[in-house]
Amino acid sequence: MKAEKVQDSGNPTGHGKPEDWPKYIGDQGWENYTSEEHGVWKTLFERQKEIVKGRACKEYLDGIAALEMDQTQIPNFEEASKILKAKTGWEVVAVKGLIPDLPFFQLLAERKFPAGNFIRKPDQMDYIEEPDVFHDFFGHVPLLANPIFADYMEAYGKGGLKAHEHGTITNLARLYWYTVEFGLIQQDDGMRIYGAGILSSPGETKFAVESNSPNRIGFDLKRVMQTNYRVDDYQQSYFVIDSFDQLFSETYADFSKLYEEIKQDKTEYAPEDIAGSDNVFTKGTQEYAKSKDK
Ligand code: HBI
Ligand code: FE
Repeated sequence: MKAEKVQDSGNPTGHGKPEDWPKYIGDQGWENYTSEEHGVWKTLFERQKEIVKGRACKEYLDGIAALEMDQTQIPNFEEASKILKAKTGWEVVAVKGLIPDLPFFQLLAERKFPAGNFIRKPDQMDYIEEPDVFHDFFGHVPLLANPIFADYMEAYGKGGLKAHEHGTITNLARLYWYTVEFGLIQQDDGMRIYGAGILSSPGETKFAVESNSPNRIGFDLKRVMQTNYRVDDYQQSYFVIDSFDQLFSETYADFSKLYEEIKQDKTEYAPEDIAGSDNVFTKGTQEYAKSKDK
């Protein structure tokens, strides 16, 4: 893929009212999946379940086990929600694809995770632009079984509704991107992955923890909110937390003060930048990105 211009969240920004979210969710239609569609899930699951071993954080692997996922069929959201609700109060609701930011935030604030109910085609096994059921369910749902991450996701949703009032949704989308989608965590046994965008991608799962191409930088809330990201290829920087407690405590604080600070301080970082104040785990060579820009 050619490296596209760096852009912010390309998702449609909702102008609806938060209570609009019911119109975006519907029935998963589990009984309508074809055997070919279940077959795509089975292939993706069997491949990725091996690759995440030793690379995903333990909380994610515990979530995979807790959900008792049937490896051969696309999960049934209603069944999974029964397990999730009992553990952390979360449920999985079906959407047809990306929804506007406002209803998305409202759903998270109510502990409802919107998961795509469609699955990629056999010729899209490695990458798909829109979040399909494999990205959403295999990537995002297991960590919702972890109490601290479950609290973080609710706090993120509430923060999003506040960001809408401050006009700082772009900054909040970056926080989502560099944590929920592409976050790393330094654990006792090494650098591990918790970001769903990485965990649902065979190539990026290896790249994110093993390649010397990307930067790996200690998580800092303001720094992340000022950092652009790319949506078309592997990330050029990953941000590293030291625990989910850290992520939750940094994020649960009232954002209003930070939003005002960001409006004053217009600093913006490119995906490949390293700032003087960064706590650098890896200064990447960026050879992967350079090889793609040729
Ligand atoms: N909609 N279905 C869906 N899934 C997402 O992950 C999603 C979305 N809409 C907006 C969005 N993500 C991002 O802009 C968040 O950063 C808000
Ligand atoms: Fe996602």
